[in-house]
Amino acid sequence: MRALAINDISCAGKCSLTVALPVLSACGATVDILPTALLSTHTGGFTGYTFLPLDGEMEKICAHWETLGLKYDIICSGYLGSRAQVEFVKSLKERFLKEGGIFLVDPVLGDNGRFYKGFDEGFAADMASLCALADYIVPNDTESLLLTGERDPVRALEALARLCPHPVITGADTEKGYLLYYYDGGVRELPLRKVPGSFHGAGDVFASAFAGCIANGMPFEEALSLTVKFCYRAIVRTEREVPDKKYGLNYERELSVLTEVFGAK
Ligand code: PXL
Repeated sequence: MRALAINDISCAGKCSLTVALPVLSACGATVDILPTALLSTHTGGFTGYTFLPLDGEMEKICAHWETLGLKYDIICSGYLGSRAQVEFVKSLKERFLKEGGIFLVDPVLGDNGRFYKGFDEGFAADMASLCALADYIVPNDTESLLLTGERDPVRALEALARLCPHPVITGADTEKGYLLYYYDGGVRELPLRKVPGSFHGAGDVFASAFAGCIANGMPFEEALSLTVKFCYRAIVRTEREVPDKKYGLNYERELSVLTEVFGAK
């Protein structure tokens, strides 16, 4: 199974491609990468980071790949560095997704109620138009609000389901507890165990593991359950082992959750 991960390279602070590559590989995928930007660190919680957008390179890379006839079973889009990149990524579904392949969009926009640095309402509107091409989208609760204007997760999910057949809101605090919401012909929910605190890069770990499960043909709900198990274990480990949470999740020693299912039999 061949996967294309479209995301940035944040050289320190585990997220984006430094997460997508190992996690998708643990699910048995052959992973190609299309880097959207090169940063010294991600933009959440660090100051003074470098940022090199790779717009020009992205088109050249894709033009070369077309000469090789590369096609993908799954394309996973994550952090995009400009509105022009959002438009460009829209064209990649047509150019590189196999017939019957899966297009998964993680609409990376913000967290903790706010946009990440460099993003605004116009960018969110463009991201919504990319979500409209996707089979699965995996916003966090902040992103679901920024995409739909709906604060209530059930109403946000219903609005997202008008954009894309299988939206997932990866975690929301509600009166009923901390829940994951997903749409599968109707609104469904999964209870989550919450570890207090904010865990940078958790969304990227979630998106990559879920992509790997779905690309293996795992049913939607089962894919979510396995992804939640993997993320929870990585978060618990991070809570214990990593004093500075902006450096990302210590997911590496939990990859066995995935290799046990997708590794050699
Ligand atoms: O984890 C999401 C993410 C990805 N890439 C970059 C980011 C962030 C969130 O801050 O800054 C560059």
